[in-house]
Amino acid sequence: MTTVERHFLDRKGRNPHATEEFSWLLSGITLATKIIAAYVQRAGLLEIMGATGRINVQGEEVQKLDEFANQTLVRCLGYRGNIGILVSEEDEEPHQIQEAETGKYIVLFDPLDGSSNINANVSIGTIFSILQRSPESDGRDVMTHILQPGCNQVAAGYVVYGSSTVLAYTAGDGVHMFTLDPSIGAYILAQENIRMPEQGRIYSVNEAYCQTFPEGIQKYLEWVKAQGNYSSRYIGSLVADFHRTLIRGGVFLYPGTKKAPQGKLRLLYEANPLAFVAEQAGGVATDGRQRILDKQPQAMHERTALIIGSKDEVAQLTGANGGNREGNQNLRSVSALLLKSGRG
Ligand code: AFP
Repeated sequence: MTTVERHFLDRKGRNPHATEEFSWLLSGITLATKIIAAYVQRAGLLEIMGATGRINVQGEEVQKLDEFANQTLVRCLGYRGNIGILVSEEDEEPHQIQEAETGKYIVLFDPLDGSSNINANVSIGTIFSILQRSPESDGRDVMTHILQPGCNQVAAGYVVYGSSTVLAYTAGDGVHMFTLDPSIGAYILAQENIRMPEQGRIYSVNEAYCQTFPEGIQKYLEWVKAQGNYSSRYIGSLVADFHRTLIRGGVFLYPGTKKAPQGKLRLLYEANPLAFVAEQAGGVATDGRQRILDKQPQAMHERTALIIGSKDEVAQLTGANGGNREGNQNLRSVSALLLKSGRG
């Protein structure tokens, strides 16, 4: 049986971050997510369903489980000696844990993605991203450490609390997946070096907003339906929609809308970590104009448009290959249209 930490340490020599120190950090994430998984499973019994009545920094209603998941991650990671800064989607300000000399890692997370689905027993998850303090910074301005492009991530991953609890992570050398065995309380290796299928006839989008999507996206959605061989799947929990896309292929998109012109999803806690996982599995992630991992964040809670998934499907949508497949002759590049409309 190979646990996450053991699997990671086995990569010593192949991955410069595969150290005991980093494995200790990872074990903080596995511990926290095991606690969260146990609570999610018993949410109905523990009377921790429902809203707290509080609105978070994102302007969204905070669920009791959101708060619990956030506190659990902060507590479990706060004691890991090598973490300097914790950044949560739920909190307005970063948690500064330690000075630069010791706390060289920064962990950013969405503690409970898809939490508005909790009461309906739909899969939800935790997403995490790990950075190192920026070497260019003088160490005083915390934001220069946090606002790094996604290509600087040391590791990233997510946990899906679904029919089973699954953890997928990358540290820059492939994507590896583990299943939580509740009888022994450990994540056990299920699959190494996962590859996302290059094609997958599944598109995943909240089509209710279609009228307010950029023109290129609307045309793609018309095109995809005209093909007759695509299916539509949308859970409304990014982490679960992404996990399906990783395993089965296809494309997930959340473009800018009238309500959220920059997109709804958060660059640092959602788009960056999933883009890192997608690329490491052979997939692609873009905002319609540029690669997600190249985006220079301007603010901690910045939002972005996101198009993520199988190489061929994303190329089909963005026109990256000149939209050269049959039936797509009229689909102009989404990027050109986004630029024209000033969205994205
Ligand atoms: P919640 O955590 O508030 O449920 O939001 C989830 C989410 O950020 C992401 O997981 C989904 O993909 C997306 O929102 C769904 O948004 P729509 O309800 O607008 O489709």
